[in-house]
Amino acid sequence: MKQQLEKIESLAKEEILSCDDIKGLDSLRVKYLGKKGEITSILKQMGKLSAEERPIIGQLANKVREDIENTISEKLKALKQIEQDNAIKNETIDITLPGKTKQIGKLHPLTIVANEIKEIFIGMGYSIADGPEVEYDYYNFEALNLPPDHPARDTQDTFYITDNILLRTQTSSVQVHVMENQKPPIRVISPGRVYRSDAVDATHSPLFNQIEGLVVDKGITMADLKGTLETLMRRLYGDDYKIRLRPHHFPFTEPSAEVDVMCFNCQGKGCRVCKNEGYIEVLGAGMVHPKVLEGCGIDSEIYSGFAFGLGLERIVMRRYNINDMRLLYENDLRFLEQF
Ligand code: 2NM
Repeated sequence: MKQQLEKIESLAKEEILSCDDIKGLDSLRVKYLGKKGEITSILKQMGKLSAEERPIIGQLANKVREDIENTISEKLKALKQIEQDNAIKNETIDITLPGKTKQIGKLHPLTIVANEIKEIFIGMGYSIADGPEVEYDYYNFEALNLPPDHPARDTQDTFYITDNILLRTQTSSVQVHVMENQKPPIRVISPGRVYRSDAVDATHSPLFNQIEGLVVDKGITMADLKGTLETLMRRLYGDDYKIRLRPHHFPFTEPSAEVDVMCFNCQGKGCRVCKNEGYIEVLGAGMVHPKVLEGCGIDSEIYSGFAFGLGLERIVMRRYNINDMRLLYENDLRFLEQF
């Protein structure tokens, strides 16, 4: 039995030392020290021994068990250390590597300024109205007091789909829909794309963006129009900006005006940018023509209204000092990243 125990010990140590994973070590523990293990099976045979032999073999068995246990726990410690070393090696972060930067998109300058203008009007109690870009002739022209023989209907200016369907040339068409569907008081702006059959150059594009405004209520006057536009320009450009109204003609408004804002470059003194005027034209406006109101079913004896239309591109170009409109459509990142 003594020899058996010694053999077990030397075999066990050999197996443990050559074992190289924690799981394998665990099964060796079961194999040698477990309930059905080799040492236990020896101890079960102790009954056969004489009274003198029993304590000697017992002691030896305990010593062998302890030796095997120690060998296992030392090996376990070593294996765990190796595991940890590997983990550290594999998870090492090289903090000197350059970072991976995500490119974050930006809003287009046209969107930035359109959002600003929308916010300004929402602050004054306006709603935002949407409408179709492909429109009936009636909503784009006729309802706006542009009869079929009016020069602005010249096929040169407009993209026609059929004889009476076209790409809208102004978002006033949206406001005709609003006036047809909604009773005064009305306060809306209609931002959106409009189309004209123009050749592309630094200040023209066949597609551009407009924001038009419309207010209809009892007792609306030109003073309301002026105050509203002054508020818009001061919010947009700064509190010391003055505006100026000059008489003009639009078929859909009477009276009509062109609206100028003080030159941003010379503050009204006159310079090259404003061609010595001191002011720059930024939008058109006027009191909604009674014919337009009546055509939409609004009694022009009771209600009056003002309307205005501005070209978004022009405002954006002024704001950021952009001298060529094409830059706004070419999607050159070197340009767009500046905003
Ligand atoms: C402008 C200038 C003046 C305008 C008129 C209307 C409507 F629908 F009420 F008749 N909407 N927008 C208007 C008036 C547009 O753009 C330069």
